[in-house]
Amino acid sequence: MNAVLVSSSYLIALGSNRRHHIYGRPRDVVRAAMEELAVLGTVTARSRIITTDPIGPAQRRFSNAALVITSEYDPLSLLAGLKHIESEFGRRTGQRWGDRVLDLDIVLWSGGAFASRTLTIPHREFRLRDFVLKPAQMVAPGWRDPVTGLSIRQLSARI
Ligand code: A4P
Ligand code: MG
Repeated sequence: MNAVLVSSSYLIALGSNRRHHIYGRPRDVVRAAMEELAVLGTVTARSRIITTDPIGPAQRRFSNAALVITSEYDPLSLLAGLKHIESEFGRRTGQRWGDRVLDLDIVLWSGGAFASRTLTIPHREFRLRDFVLKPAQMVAPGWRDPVTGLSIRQLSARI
């Protein structure tokens, strides 16, 4: 009997504010990471890459973007895949919210909410963050946050 493969959609946020020794500037790091994410599924929409002022203790400006990917991975497997890509890009675990070569976050999942020790979907802080909502609005304006019931467009208009 064939296994039934169920695929999910994920909204992924990307960020970088450090150069990479091969890819170069943060903008080029984000562009390369958007290509690399295709190993985890089918990328169906990609935002532009925007430049944003740092929120929190980070020093340098960020490049941020968002994309939608359809994948057969469940949320924890997808998170493992994202962490693998972050480490391939030379991300070191260090200060939370600090400067980083690449940050990949799961913002939303077509399955709704998900909570475990290592993963919370929707991403806890995304509703307050212009650097997430702005690119997200370019790829998924009508996608609704399962917690508040508001669309990305509505959340974006509130901040
Ligand atoms: N984790 C839990 N939920 C999730 C999720 N939905 N997606 C856990 C991804 N990871 C999730 O994350 C720490 C742990 O959170 C992970 O190991 C995972 O198990 P991390 O990526 O290692 O650490 P972090 O990124 O420093 O923390 P966090 O909370 O993800 O920070 P953010 O929200 O990514 O903020 N300013 C601008 N302008 N642009 C930015 O991109 N980014 C940050 C970091 C701060 N300021 C910024 C930007
Ligand atoms: Mg993160």
